[in-house]
Amino acid sequence: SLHNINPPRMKRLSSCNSIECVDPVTSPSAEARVLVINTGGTIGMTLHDNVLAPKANAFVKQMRKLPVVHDELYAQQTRLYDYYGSENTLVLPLSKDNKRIIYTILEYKPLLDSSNMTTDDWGRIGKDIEKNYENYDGFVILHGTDTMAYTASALSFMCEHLGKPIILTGSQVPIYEMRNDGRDNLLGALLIAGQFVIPEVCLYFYNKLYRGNRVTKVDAGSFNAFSSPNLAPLATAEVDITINWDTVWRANTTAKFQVSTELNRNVGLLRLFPGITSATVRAFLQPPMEGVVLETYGSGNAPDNRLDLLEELKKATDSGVIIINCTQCLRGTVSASYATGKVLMDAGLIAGGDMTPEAALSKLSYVLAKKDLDLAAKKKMMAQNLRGEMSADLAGAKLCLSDSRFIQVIAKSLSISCKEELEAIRDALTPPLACAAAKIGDKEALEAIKEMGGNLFLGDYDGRTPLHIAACEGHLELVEYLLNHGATVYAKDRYGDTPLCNAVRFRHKEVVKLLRKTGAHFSRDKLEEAGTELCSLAASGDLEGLKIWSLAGADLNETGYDGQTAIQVVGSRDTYSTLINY
Ligand code: ASN
Repeated sequence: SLHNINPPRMKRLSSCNSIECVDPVTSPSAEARVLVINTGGTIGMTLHDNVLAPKANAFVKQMRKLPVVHDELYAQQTRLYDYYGSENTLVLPLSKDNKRIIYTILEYKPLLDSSNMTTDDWGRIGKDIEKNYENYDGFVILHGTDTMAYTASALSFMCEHLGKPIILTGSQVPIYEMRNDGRDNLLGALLIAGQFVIPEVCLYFYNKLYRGNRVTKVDAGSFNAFSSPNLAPLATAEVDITINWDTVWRANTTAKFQVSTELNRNVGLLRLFPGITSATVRAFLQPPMEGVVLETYGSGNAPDNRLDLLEELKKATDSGVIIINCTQCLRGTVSASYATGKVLMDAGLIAGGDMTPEAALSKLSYVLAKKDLDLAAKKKMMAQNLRGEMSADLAGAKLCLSDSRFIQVIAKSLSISCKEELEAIRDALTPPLACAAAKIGDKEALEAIKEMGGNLFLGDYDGRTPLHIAACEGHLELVEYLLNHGATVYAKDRYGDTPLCNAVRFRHKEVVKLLRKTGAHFSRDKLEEAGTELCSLAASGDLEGLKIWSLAGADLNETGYDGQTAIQVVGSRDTYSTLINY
């Protein structure tokens, strides 16, 4: 029962009531409270018949014996045990930042090797956090390492509008052994949970704090058991604890925290391998299966010559099974770069980006359990980044760029309310965004930027305008659009180059013609200097180069540094006439 873990209303003695007081902290604000939920795992295991298994009712006693994780003197001076009504509450020594972290351990019965954990256990952890949410500053969950990445992923989705840290940790060697990693892992998790408002479900292991839905267990024999291949750690605990605040998820809601313990169990992971039979796939996709993570090759590929397989997948998606395409690779993302990947999209699969299979599976379980959503809404949710479990890929970024509410959405998440601030953000973001859109030939995005009042002729930090970029890329249609919507052919970047110079350099003949038609021309200096460049093109027999320069207005009779013209260098009559007739 949890009744004894919430403090009764009673005053505790300050440590300074004692004569030997050395602790400068008397203010309750310098105390943080953390709830430790001990679900089991190696950290609390002992040897029975030569194999490791969890040992009940022993963990707190062991902790009390370790001065690095418990300050018995402070506990006595402040009557900690009387106040909390049990001996399950301990206190860390004073932290470097003068904080006292008081933590209460709630031990589950039975303690589990994490291989025994099920969806129900995730629900139980979620409910306990919800019940105790307001009484603690943070939560630490002791858990076996084997399925910790699954639990961390599941909790990240189940915890909606989370505002406080929930940190899973455990160890590879029991805390009862002389050399163990449990003590450091627990200490690090407690210090972070008690001192930093990181509103995420995290996993702390071997001096690193990771986003919970980004990790996977990669090593059974090392203290460094986890990896977060597609996202840098949220924090590192070296000489100092350094939080990577740019990566930390931002609380962005006024909604209240709640835990959704409804999870759909009809989900599964299927790993593709060469020669997999369609009978295997068919059997796997049979009802009651509702959601599957298909672990594909490389950047999300599958054989495109196996119509039998593709047909099974298509049949399943047609009948309403949601199938997510995740890669078997540890690092990297599913992208639409191969024919062997496209066939899966055609079969109705949803790209899982760079999600881990653990995250994709638990997300499916969470999303499929949403009773008020129809299939289309569930599919949409699966493709969205809900808790930082996937990175936005280029396609995603393009989508956002073309959304005319883009800046408003950014402004909202930065809590910007007044018009002036909004406009300042828009003006700061417009040039790089418009250049990015020009690079990928995204006319819709440019239209959206224009629609919200952005100027398409402004340059970025290097004075490069969208027209420069489109000219480099040879996006003729975009060049035309830009010219029709305010872009100027006379814009010069910091190197003095105009869009015409860029189009010549990258040899986009049609773009050169259009720019010339619009009035673009080389500067007088450039024309004078051109003689040498033209001679050099002529010397290397680069007729294409000479043609495009001539198209841009350069005079092939201009002399180079040694008084010769390009025509003279070319020499032959035939070539001369080719150039002249161009
Ligand atoms: N079998 C253990 C567990 O997952 C492994 C560990 O915690 N290191 O519970």
